[in-house]
Amino acid sequence: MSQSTGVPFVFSHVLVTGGCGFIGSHLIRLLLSEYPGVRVTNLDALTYAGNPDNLRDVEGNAHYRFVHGNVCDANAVEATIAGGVDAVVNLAAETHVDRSILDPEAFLRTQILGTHVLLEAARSHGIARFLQVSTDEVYGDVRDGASRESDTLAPRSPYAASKAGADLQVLAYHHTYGMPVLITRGSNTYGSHQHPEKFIPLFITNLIDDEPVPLYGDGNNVRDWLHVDDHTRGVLHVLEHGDPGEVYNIGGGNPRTNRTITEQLVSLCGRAWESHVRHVTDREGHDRRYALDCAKSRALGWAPRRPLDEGLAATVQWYAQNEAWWRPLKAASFQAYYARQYAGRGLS
Ligand code: NAD
Ligand code: TDX
Repeated sequence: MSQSTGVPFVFSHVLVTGGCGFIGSHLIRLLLSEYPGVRVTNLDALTYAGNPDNLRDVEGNAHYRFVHGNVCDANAVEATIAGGVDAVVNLAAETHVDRSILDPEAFLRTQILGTHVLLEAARSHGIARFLQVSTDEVYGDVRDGASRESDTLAPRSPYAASKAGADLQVLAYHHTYGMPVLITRGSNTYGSHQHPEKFIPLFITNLIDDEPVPLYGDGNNVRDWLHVDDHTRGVLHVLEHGDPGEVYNIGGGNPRTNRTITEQLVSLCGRAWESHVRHVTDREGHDRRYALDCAKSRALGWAPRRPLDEGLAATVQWYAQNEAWWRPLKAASFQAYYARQYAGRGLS
């Protein structure tokens, strides 16, 4: 591990990619509220997962600029980065594991080609920090113990493999060109503004609608849940204090089986397990457990703050109070995906 200088990195203009998504929109709001004077440019392709409504409240902020563009488009990236950007935080990605199993190509394009295009632009402009937002899924299925940053990557889904490929490119640019890169590997994140295709918001919105929820397999897969506020604070903490070339795990410290989370959601939504939970055919290649050893990010001064029970209750309340946000996302095109994804699994 390289030695920290102890001097925080100070940035004045951050390019956030994928800022119209779940974590990216929270990150931009945090940057604009807690770093006065810092300019934020958001480059987002507005895929089905990108939602301009996530950032309506900051649209008029003089320090914020939105650019509609794709990270795979070298001209768009070059034009965006050329405006005095000194830090890049790359969140742009295809992010749903189930969709990567149905149709992996877009995952490879955005994660592999997109990260390459961004790295090249950052290199040619001498960007002072390039932070790649990665995931615990790159370590693969962890039956015992917890993954450390130095562990060999063993991704098992097309999504996880595409994220691991991006991580390796980022590290190669540090070793080969001396680029000042950082990687954060976050665990399963939850909170407001998460697309209803993902486990927690899918289950909450189905339960609000009095619909059954599809629990994969025996429901004993374990995920470590991290509130989105803790994830975004972790990313910015690493941006400011991390050592270039280093990887930092950011985990919530809340390992739970899917069954346990489902029990809590059913109860918070005032429904009953027997009437609303369906055990459906398992996800192909479903990783049993993820677990992160976060000693390194703790030593850097970051720790998660939000207790899971309180965060889950607040998340259920947010979806209950913001139907206008999620109902359009569960409309026609989502229903086509939902039918394809869950057909023949025993949901009805
Ligand atoms: P999301 O799916 O909600 O948002 C992704 C955003 O990226 C969208 O706004 C989309 O329009 C944009 N995008 C996709 N392809 C693009 C492209 N080619 N060019 C430009 N923009 C593009 O994702 P999220 O859950 O907010 O995840 C953000 C990042 O955090 C991802 O890199 C993901 O791998 C990582 N991550 C997520 C979690 C989690 O639990 N959600 C956990 C760990 C790490
Ligand atoms: O309908 C479902 N039923 C179910 O039992 C869905 C959608 C999920 N699940 C299970 C599968 C997982 O064990 O719930 C767990 C969580 O599923 P997802 O929300 O799809 O998350 P996961 O596959 O763990 O990946 C997430 O965390 C890491 C994000 O989607 C990734 O982008 C992130 O990198």
